[in-house]
Amino acid sequence: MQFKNAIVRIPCKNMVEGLSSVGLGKPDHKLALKQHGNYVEALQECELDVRVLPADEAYPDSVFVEDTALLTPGLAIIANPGAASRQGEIPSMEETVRTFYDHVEYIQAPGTLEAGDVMMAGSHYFIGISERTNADGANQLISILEKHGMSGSVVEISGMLHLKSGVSYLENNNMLMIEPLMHHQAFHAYQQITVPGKESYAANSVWINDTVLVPSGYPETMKKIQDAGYETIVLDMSEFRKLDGGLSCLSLRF
Ligand code: CIR
Repeated sequence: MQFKNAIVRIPCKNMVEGLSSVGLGKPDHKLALKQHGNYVEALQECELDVRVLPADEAYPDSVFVEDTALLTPGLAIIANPGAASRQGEIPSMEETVRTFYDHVEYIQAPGTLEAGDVMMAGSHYFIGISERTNADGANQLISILEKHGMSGSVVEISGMLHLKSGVSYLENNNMLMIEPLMHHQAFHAYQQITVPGKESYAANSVWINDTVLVPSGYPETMKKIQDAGYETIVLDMSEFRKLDGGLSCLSLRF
């Protein structure tokens, strides 16, 4: 498995109006720009060719591009966000995705799906049923994947925004996850690296070509990832965290 490309979008000034459930205050746009710049550099260090899209002031959450599409080898699936304020992010992302992909499929209403709920593990995709992704959207995705020789299965989640807020596949059969997901049937076949409760935000770490991006401030999780044999890059995510955003949310990697 090797990723070659990434798509990101510059945080817009209006990000201060982004959706949030965490009560950590409003993000500082200037600091967010700096953190985003460091994030892009980290992707480049992982040998990705990064397409940087301009800020889009019309959509406060538009920096979180991961939710708008699922990019598999050879097939792109355009999402249909469950958050009404994010649906307008789709047309421009579709246009961008079409510059990379010939085969594009769509999740359609009444199905909803945000790709932060979709975790790739080889050719299998785990799909969280959340407040943003409904069973219809998940079933549409499973049908699309099966039509193209891949597979999907649903995971019921609660207490988190998206599936990948609580679990990240680090390749090599290693799954990083918060303790409440450990006993989930779906993840029994994997070697589990558990994230202590007080560090749950770090469960959203990102494997890219054998390096793992880890948010700063979570030393126990970082040590566990390093002990499992990975190089790590630590990134300050404070301003995106204020909007429930983690490391994976800021890019599409493919
Ligand atoms: C939202 O609530 O939609 C944004 N404020 C955060 C989206 C985070 N995306 C992700 O976890 N993939």
